[in-house]
Amino acid sequence: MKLTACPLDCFDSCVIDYSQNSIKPFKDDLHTGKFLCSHMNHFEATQRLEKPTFMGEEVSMEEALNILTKILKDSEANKTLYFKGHANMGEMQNITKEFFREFEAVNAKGSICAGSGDKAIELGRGSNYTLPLDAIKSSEVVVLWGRNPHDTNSHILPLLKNKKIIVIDPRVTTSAQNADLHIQIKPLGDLVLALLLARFAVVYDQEDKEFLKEFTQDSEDFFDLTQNIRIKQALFEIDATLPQIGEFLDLVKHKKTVFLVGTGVQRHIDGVAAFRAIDSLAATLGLFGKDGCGVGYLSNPQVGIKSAFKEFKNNTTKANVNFSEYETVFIQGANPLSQLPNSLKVTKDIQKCENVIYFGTFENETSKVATLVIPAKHFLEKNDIRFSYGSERVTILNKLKESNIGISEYDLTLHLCEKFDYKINSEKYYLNYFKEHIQEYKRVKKTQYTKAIPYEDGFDTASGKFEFLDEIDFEHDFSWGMNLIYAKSKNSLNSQFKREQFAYINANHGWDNGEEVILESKYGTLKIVLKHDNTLRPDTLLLYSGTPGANNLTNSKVSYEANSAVYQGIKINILRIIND
Ligand SMILES: Nc1nc2c(c(=O)[nH]1)N[C@H]1C(S)=C(S)[C@@H](COP(=O)(O)OP(=O)(O)OC[C@H]3O[C@@H](n4cnc5c(=O)[nH]c(N)nc54)[C@H](O)[C@@H]3O)O[C@H]1N2
Ligand SMILES: Nc1nc2c(c(=O)[nH]1)N[C@H]1C(S)=C(S)[C@@H](COP(=O)(O)OP(=O)(O)OC[C@H]3O[C@@H](n4cnc5c(=O)[nH]c(N)nc54)[C@H](O)[C@@H]3O)O[C@H]1N2
Ligand code: SF4
Ligand SMILES: [Mo]
Repeated sequence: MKLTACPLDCFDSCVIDYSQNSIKPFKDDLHTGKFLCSHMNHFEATQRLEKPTFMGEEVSMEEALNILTKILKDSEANKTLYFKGHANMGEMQNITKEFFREFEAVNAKGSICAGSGDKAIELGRGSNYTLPLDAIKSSEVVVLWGRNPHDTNSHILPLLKNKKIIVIDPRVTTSAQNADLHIQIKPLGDLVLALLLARFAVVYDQEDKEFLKEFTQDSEDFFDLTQNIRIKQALFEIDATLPQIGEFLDLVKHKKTVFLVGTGVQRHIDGVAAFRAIDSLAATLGLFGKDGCGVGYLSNPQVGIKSAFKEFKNNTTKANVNFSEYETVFIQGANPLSQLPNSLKVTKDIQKCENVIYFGTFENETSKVATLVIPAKHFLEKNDIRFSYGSERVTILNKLKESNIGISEYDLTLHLCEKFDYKINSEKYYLNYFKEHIQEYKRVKKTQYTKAIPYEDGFDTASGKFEFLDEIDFEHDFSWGMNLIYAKSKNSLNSQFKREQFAYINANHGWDNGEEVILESKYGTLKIVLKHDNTLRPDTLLLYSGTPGANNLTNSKVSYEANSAVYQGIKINILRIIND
């Protein structure tokens, strides 16, 4: 049997059967066996980068590697930037770090994705353990908080059947349509909502006193914080109601409850505090360390495993990296010209770099401005191992196909290390390094550090206790105006595959469906066609991640405490285009 797994940036990490030389779901896989998604079903038919190019002219791979070597030999280390994305989640993607760290390049470090939530978890719980799929399965209530599994994580949907569902999302998502409770919250309202829910949990005597005493510290400070909120005004600002608060608490009362939290709640400057408030609510209700309970997010699947790759000495923040400070930029598995915030500035800055090297599988905004483009082999053509951020599963990616196109990350690194006389281990060494931490349990591979019930024995913070949010410095603008929100599209994976082309708005506003307009924020403009979508709040404008120009409207601010990218908390004007 020819088996491998999907490497794409997605919660599910589906197992793939390639026995008939075409991509099919591996039917025996208990979690993902029934189906794959549209990206994977059309993966091999998707036009890929085939030929290396230098200054727009086709070159052979050998020539491309020689040019790359020469560029790097002529580049100063502190003027060379290494920028790696996570489009392929395989561990072997990190092998290029072995060369660039030795070269002493500057590493673009940090998150443009889930970093604020991750930091919040680290502060409160110490480590970001995976919520096991079995915990979701045995729960009675599931709270989808800024998370949209129908589009981003469809393989967990069967686990949500026959449960009470609560959705907290500014959109009427598919899950919200059939939910037992939907709080169609105003964007950025999550922090305040979580504090209000915690306050009323205490009023209704729903706090888990035993858990709070044994496993947490400073809960009193958190409850004091919840007291500072002026209830009526807060509910008005976030557009929630007291009956909704009551219903939420009734639904979760004495029930095994999991919160599945997504990136939607933390994509703003106070993302860390918002996530900590949600985690602190979960702790108030005693949802950690018990079967069928917990808070799931994009987890760190490698808790307990030391990376095979050493840390860079020189780092800069990825989310607001200034490309113009570098002579040479090496970009791998990412499309920063579309996906980094403030893309108008990013596009201008990168023009000042002498050498932009793009190493990827698809053509995109970044490959188009690159001086040297090197096609990468895709997952069917290389060996790898993948840890999932959405479940405890580890999948092995086997090389199943030869191809004349592209070069693997390992082979590119090997070439550079040989030219620079740097030491590098064999590909097998690195793969085995990770495989040594894997155990198979009931046909599922997991790391030996996976916990069936995370935080059962306490937390990994310095105190060993859950540490509550105890301070906020929150000044959000809940004033009138059109709030920009983002979501992931079913059709694309960020800027890969079928990218969305439109901006979405509630029909109430009177704009024509199909009307071309200019969207304007403080940071830039975007000419785009509007489409009606009445699942949106009237005060929100939605762009899907990967829509060309989507980041023209965002800024280079980074979140407090996490330095993670900020995409929301921005007001939009819609300008009519007047044709003479
Ligand atoms: N098909 C598909 N799947 C994907 C991806 C993709 O591009 N396409 N991307 C992958 C990646 S990189 C990631 S990080 C994950 C993300 O996975 P999710 O977090 O599930 O995805 P999003 O659509 O970004 O956000 C989820 C929801 O947050 C809501 N939201 C927006 N603002 C707010 C807010 O202020 N408060 C609340 N409560 N909700 C808000 C949005 O309406 C949306 O429904 O998905 C992965 N899976
Ligand atoms: N406005 C706005 N911006 C966002 C978001 C949002 O919701 N709104 N979401 C953010 C999030 S959560 C994320 S994760 C980022 C995603 O941002 P990126 O990861 O930068 O974007 P992708 O569109 O996934 O592009 C990745 C590129 O990697 C390349 N690639 C794929 N597989 C391989 C491989 O095996 N090897 C190599 N060498 N290259 C490969 C392909 O050429 C592909 O075009 O975007 C962020 N940006
Ligand atoms: S993108 Fe996600 S759902 Fe699609 S095949 Fe890959 S892991 Fe599965
Ligand atoms: Mo992401």
